[in-house]
Amino acid sequence: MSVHLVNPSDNSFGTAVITPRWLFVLAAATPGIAGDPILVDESLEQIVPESIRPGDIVGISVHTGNALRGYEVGRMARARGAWVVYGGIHATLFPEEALERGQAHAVVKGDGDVAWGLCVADCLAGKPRQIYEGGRIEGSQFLAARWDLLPRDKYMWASVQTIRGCPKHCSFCSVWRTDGQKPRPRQFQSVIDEIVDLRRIGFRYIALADDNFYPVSYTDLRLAREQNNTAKIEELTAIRIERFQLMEELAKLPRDMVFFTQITMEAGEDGEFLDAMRKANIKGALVGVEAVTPEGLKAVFKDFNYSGEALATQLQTFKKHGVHVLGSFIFGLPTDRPATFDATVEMALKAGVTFAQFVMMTPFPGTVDFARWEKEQDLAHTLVGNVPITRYWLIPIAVRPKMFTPHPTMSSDEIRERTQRVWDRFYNWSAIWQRSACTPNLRARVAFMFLSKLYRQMYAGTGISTDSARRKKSKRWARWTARQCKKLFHASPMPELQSPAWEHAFATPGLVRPAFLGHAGSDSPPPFVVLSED
Ligand code: B12
Ligand code: SF4
Repeated sequence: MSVHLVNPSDNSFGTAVITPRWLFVLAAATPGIAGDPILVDESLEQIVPESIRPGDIVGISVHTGNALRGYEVGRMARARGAWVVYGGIHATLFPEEALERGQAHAVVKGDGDVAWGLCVADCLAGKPRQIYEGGRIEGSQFLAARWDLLPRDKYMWASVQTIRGCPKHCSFCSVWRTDGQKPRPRQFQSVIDEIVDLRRIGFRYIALADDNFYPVSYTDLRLAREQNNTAKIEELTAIRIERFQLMEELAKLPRDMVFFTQITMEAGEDGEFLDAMRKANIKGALVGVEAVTPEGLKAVFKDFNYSGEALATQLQTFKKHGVHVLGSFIFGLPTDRPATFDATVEMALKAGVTFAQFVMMTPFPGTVDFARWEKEQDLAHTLVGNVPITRYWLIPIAVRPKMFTPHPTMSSDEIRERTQRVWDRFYNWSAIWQRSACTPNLRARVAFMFLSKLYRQMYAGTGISTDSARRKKSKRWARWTARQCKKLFHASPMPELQSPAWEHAFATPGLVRPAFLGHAGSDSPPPFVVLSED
């Protein structure tokens, strides 16, 4: 019997930019009695059906974008006699769909760190439940990933999570609903141990796979003080102190390490935080700019962001403190007009963001936007084939529309074409060459240029384009560029690197690997633990 963990994807490039973290975390959550799981990341290579045998357990992670492929893999695995289990954000939101379309035996909702072990044990006993409520576990329970199972030469960046949850409530984002608004920081010692493990095997580029690395803003603290809410002030202060502790420890790691994270623009007000980031080698952050006008920001419930001149200044502040910005912009908001596209790319260039992504408005399940759209569609009943448009992820990719929510003044094609032109303008060779001046030497400059092109191909070329010839060409190009870029990320292993000897506090009971998981290689059966029934 083998456990397989599959990250479904329709696009396999042979090389991937960032490790899908869930694979390595669930590997750590797999009970020792089941042996080491076989990890399959389809963004590298497709799964080989013959590798699955009767009685195997196949865990599949689905987000909305890869759900259709995930269900295909699940049906194939079930037909071959395996136990099929789904998890991940989409399965959490639509467990019935995974049971029906994906022919799941079981679905794990929420965090898998603890629930996956129980589910595997039940499959081994031949009696899995249909639903496991993984819930939202505390930061102290987050498992460290099994990096010993990582194929060394396939990924450019490894991913380590330091916090889950985000206190904001942006209308297009499901994170605050699924991961919760209460930030759940992981103990910094555990984060550092994992990063040390990664540097030892030759990874020096690490993406901090966090929802929001800056969970406590000055405004949050001010509001708590104005309300005289002592408990809140203490809670927020503790989280803030923990962030600084983490960054202090990151700063002690080898200087060649490079970290990247996701953060709100509010961090631009907090020079102390940005300086700590620079010292910690957090060289860049994805900042959700979303819209450049106040109306656009209001439409997405993000009025804590800046617009106009103040926006440019705020983004430049990151750079002044040594933190590069990957600006993320959304097109297709009801407030957008043809002029918005040029205004946006001009703002991105003016604000000096080092990278940018321009995504088209997509109503992701679990979001305010999705709920609103689904309600509107109750009256319209738009079908594509026989699939309601509100279940667009079930529409075969070849005929799936690129945009779903009708815009008051522009057609979907117009938005898509204008978006494509914005990508082209931001990533033309001359603009990239100018931006590459931020690098220290020629080698780094060349690396920067390749990376910029790769980013553009992977995220825009294969995604927005409706023309299949262009998509194919784009994929070939991305595959080739990815191979070249990979070499630039290689670092010599540092097997001698040691983790700091942590104080006693880190050895608290909440932090140990849950006993029922056993240790890798141990064959003691897990005890029976009851989780709430759905
Ligand atoms: C880091 C990150 C990225 C990174 C890295 C992606 C990668 N290779 O891993 C980058 C920046 C590249 C990225 C890109 C995108 N992302 Co992203 N990303 C994230 C983020 C912040 C963290 C993901 C992560 O690694 N978490 C750490 C792991 C350990 O947690 P986890 O994946 O949730 O897994 C746990 C549980 O879900 C569960 N579980 C997961 N799988 C399984 C499977 C089984 C069998 C079981 C039992 C349990 C289980 O157990 C795990 C441990 O507790 C999430 C936000 C979030 N909170 O999920 C968004 C998120 C997943 N991304 C999102 C989106 C939309 C995208 C993009 C489409 C954005 C864009 N427009 O380009 C692209 C798509 C890329 C792609 N093709 O996959 C959405 C997905 C929404 C949805 N409904 O699908 C999220 C939720 C953010 C959001 N704003 O809503 N992303
Ligand atoms: S978009 Fe970013 S800031 Fe907004 S709720 Fe999601 S994670 Fe938080």
